Amino acid sequence: MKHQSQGLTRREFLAAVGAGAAAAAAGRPAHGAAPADRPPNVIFIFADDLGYADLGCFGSKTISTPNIDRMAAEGMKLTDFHTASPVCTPTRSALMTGCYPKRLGLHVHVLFPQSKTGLNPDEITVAEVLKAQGYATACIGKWHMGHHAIFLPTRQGFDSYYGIPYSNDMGIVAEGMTFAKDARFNFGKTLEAARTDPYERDKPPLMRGEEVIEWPADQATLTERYTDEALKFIRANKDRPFFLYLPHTFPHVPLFASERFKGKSRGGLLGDTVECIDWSCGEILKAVKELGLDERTLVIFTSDNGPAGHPAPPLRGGKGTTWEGGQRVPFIARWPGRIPAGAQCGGLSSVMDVLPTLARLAGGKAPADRIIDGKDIWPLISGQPGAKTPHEAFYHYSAYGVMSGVRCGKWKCHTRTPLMRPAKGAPADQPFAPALYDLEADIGEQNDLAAQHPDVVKRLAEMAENFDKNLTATSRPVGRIG
Ligand SMILES: [Ca+2]
Repeated sequence: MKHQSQGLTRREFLAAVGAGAAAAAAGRPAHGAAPADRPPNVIFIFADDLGYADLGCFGSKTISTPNIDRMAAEGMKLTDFHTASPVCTPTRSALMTGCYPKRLGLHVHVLFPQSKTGLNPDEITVAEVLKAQGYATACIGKWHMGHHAIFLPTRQGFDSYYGIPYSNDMGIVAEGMTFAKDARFNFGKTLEAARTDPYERDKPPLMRGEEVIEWPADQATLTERYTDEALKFIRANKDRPFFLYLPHTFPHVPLFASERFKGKSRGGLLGDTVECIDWSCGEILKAVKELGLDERTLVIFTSDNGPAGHPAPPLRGGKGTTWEGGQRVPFIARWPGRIPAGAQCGGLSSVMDVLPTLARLAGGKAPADRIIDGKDIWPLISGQPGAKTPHEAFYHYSAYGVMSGVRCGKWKCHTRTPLMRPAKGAPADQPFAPALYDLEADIGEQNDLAAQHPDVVKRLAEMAENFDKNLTATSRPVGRIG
């Protein structure tokens, strides 16, 4: 069913911006600080469950990431960058659309192989915005915004797709999936077995386009295979603007590393997978340089939420929580000549800002027929003097989509439990005494100042409830099959 929007329909939007695409591809100057000759290539590398302290350049002592560290030394680090949720699906949908997940109906935890919902095809993704500007687009890696055909990357603005459709700890439910004629069935399973096999954990399918080509995916070699695909895409599109979205499968558990990386890191198997991702970044940066695209290519590295099962010092908490460790993630952007080297910026920003920022750099526009929560943060990323966050506030929703707190300036107020679920036995809506932290003085959220600043708590709690009420009233329908 088509979603009724107040302004342009999605089709009209694509037609309107499509008119500018040929011009952009032909070298029309872009707006603002975008490059004069043609819009930049964009490579967006998205780790899964990589925490704030899992990179050398963000303080890891055990995981060696020389390539990502060099990327930071040659570019900008954002130190106050947040995901839109402490779990996968909501954050990814926020990245794709520039919106809070609740606005999209994808705020309640993650999708599973049995799910019949996904990112509504009527949403306008960042890939569609860039495609309309003449970009070649590819998604290589973990999607997790719906595995039924109508939700796949190929229906959301990507020219091609290669990867696993959901998390690597999930199995297969063949319903809604198409198998390639020459699909590989590992572990001796037949196509019939794959179709009828009940849900099994840790056995995701590998897809190309809209077909399963391998089941279960050989996870140990996934990162390297993604990298091969990425390099092919970059080389094939070196003469036109391209957008490569590379959402890695790791370090989400279960962890697998190839023989080449297994046992090599001082950070254990987790470190092995992150060091493989670092190698992958190195290969990509090398290819970009060899093709003479360094000064035409914006490369971004970040993560979809905090670490699962290990700490993110100096932050408190991790994946699944609205403590800082759950949603504050490393963010690095490199674009020689456009982004200063070795820079760092503490402006508040989030994954929802990616779409408006890339739209501007591509000479396009964020969709204007619907509410977009993100803002253009190019002034922060490009290190413009005196650049400040465009956000008055950032709102925290729990892993199950419940309004849980607000960040405003230095203050962070937890209005509900920061944990994934309330304590065992407690009702879901248990009363929670708000907690208040001064993140400038206390990034580790150790000293609750609620009792000293009841006025601040009251103001922020009201802001949070009002925002949620408004967001709920203006949310759009989730995508559903059938
Ligand atoms: Ca994740």
